[in-house]
Amino acid sequence: PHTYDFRRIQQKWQARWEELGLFTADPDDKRPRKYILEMFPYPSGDLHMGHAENWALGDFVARYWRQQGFNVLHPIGWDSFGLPAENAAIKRGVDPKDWTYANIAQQKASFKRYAPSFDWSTEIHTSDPEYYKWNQWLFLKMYEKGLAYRKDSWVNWDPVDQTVLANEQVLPDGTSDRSGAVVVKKKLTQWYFKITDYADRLLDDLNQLEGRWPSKVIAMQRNWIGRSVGADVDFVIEGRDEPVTVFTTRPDTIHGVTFLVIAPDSDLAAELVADPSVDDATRAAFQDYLVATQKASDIDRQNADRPKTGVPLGRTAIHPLTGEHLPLWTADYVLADYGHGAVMAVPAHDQRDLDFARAFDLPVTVVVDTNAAVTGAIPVIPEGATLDDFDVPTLDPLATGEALTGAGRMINSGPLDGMSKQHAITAAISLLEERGTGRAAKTYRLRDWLISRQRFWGTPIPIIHGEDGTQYPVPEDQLPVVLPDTEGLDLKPKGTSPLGGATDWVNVPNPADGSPARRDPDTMDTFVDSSWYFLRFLSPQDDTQAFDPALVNKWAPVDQYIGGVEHAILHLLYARFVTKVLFDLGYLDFTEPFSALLNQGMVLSGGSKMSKSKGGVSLGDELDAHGVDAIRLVMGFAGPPEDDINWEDVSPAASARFLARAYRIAVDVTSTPDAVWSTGDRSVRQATHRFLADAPGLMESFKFNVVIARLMDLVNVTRKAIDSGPGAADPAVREAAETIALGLSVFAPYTGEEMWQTLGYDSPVATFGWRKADPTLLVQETLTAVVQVNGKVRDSFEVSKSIEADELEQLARSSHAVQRYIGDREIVKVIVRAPKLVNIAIKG
Ligand code: ANZ
Repeated sequence: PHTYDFRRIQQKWQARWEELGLFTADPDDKRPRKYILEMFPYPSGDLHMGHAENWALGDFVARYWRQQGFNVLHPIGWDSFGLPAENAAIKRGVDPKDWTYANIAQQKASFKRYAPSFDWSTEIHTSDPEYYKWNQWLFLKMYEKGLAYRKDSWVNWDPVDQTVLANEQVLPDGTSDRSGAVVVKKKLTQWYFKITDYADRLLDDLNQLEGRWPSKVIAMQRNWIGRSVGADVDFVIEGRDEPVTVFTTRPDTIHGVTFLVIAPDSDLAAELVADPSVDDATRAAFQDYLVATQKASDIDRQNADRPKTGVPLGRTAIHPLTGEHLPLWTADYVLADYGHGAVMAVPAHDQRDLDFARAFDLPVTVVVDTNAAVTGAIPVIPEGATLDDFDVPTLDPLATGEALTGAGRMINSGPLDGMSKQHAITAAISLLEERGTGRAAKTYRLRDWLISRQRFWGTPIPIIHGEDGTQYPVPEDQLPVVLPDTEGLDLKPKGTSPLGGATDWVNVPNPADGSPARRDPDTMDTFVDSSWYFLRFLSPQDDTQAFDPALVNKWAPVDQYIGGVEHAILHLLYARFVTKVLFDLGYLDFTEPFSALLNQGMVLSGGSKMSKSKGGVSLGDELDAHGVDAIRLVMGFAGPPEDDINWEDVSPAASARFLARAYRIAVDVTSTPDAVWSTGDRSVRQATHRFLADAPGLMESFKFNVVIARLMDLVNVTRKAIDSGPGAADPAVREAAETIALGLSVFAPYTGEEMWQTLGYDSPVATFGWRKADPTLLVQETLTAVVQVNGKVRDSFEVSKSIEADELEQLARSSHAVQRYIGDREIVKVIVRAPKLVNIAIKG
């Protein structure tokens, strides 16, 4: 079998690997550990090109560390709950379970062929009761800690999928990331995880990840958590016992407040306008405005360019420092669920407030002189001149329509006058604190995590509701609460959970007194499943605990996580949150789940993302046509891993030809494994050892494309050595061929193994280990090259004996001595005789 037949090689090695079970991580193995993980797959169909890229890159990393002598854990499982299964089930009238597990079987077979070096003994499915039991355990832990709670609230509602969406699932254009429908607001009782309790830690701990996670992802997380620092200020309302509290980032502008604005859809607005002192016309206008507001998306409401609308509430507030009377308005640019759903409007210094004041003729008071330099250097006006002689902008936002948002010096602000903005912020907070009408405060954009879904194919929430509304957590020893049979169950979305219709399942005796009670019919957001799955991989069969803390703390956190940037916020934030909760509960001794993160780009076809629905190239077809190794190699060779791959721009056929060429070298080698390398050709050996020296650093900085290019060079050098150099029997040729097999085994494991065996080894190359470069073979042999200009030597320097003409010319042209000599005279000709001489001819 001397021809490179990838089908034969694949079949042979797949069976061999199955027999050998090479990649099972051994917890007792004393070598240093690495936990390498790709974001686990969702089994919505067979593997596609995106999977192929993700698992190629992840497997390069896993195989690399194994080769470097590490005890590597590289697990695999399925994120197998979720809406696509349920929708497919509804459409085709099959059980979501059957659909899901059929897809898993298909993906599994495809993975076996694609050859990621998984530890298959870790395999988990989140839709197995053996797994989701522990989701329920996690829920109960959250519940005990007060981190799981139920409340009535306005939620994002997908009218097509008839389900609630997390904020994160609503796209910037206000549509659902699942169905594409325009998301509307609906009031429902829902379960939440109190992630906001962890906002500060989720934000501050991002600093630890700096340099190890893509900076873009860190920025997106920071932005999502959105911490704002400022003050809460209390305003007394005439005719109301309780003051209204507002959050402001600019307490320094307190003297510039001329009205208050309350979010129309807040409970506060409804209560204020319901007061008997408010006339019917005002109340009616408010009702109309509320209806209109509910039709607008949050995104629209925050759009600065949208003309301001609003209505008065007919109530009056008292300024906490000046005692002035301020009107209360409602307007949709104020959001109900940010800060306190109310703002102190400072139209002179906030653009939204100014637009509103101009639309409704409300007063504007300037309190920051933005013309005055904060440093105190007020310009000296020369004698005879007046201020009018200078181009000083007027401080009149009412006239210009531009709010004065810059720094400056406080004016019209009583005790704050003359202070800088920063100074005034601190001083204003002290003033408010002294009077008991305000305090320093922080606000976050982050909302609590809405985890309940009105769908079937997910983890049942382990709570029983008594008739009087009391909640009883299902005792831990009664877990799992297993999903009922779908037989006779209507899964069609209707706004309430299908589980409510499973009469036998949902009706249970009250754990307290046996009276009638009902199970909570909702299921958990599947992001709960994926928030801790990386812990389950350490003890996937343990039926006594969610994970074994001793093993987890040995292996985790994950050393290298690999996946798409589409999970930059949701999944990563939830996993970080759950890790911190489990740390606080004493189960984990680390607070961040993923020490390093690599986001791979997308595989595009015709410039757009390939997917099952949108079509594109089929992975199966590509594998059939070019072989697994060629496709894996292309995924690494296409460019830096973060970049997108345009499938039209790559050539799997060329990769396959390269692999055949590499294999051919192993076939041609005539020496045996006991050949003494030191007797081999020195320049071939140098090429081999330069590769051995450079590849590890390149691999660790994910420059897979560079390593592959270097392998191609090494193949060329070796081919030349066989055909027109020292010949196939030279030990250096064997050493090079073995090195090629070692290097290739990471990217193209079938070819690597086949070469290795052809070279005379019985044990697999996958677990053979890297060879250290011999430093004496790395010293570059150099000589002195000279540069002449018009025949006279003008410079000389040390260069490698193997320097190419182009590089030598570059060096000559960039020599300072040469440049100084030539000046701006024209170069007419350059003659390069690498490695010794460059002659530059110039005019004049
Ligand atoms: C007075 C003020 C004066 C404000 C000024 C800004 C500039 P960030 O930075 O995004 O946190 N605000 C507070 N709650 C709001 C809500 N529920 N909906 C809409 N806007 C709200 O924004 C904080 C600022 O946004 C707060 O500071 C408040 O306006 C407004 F010259 O208070 B500011």
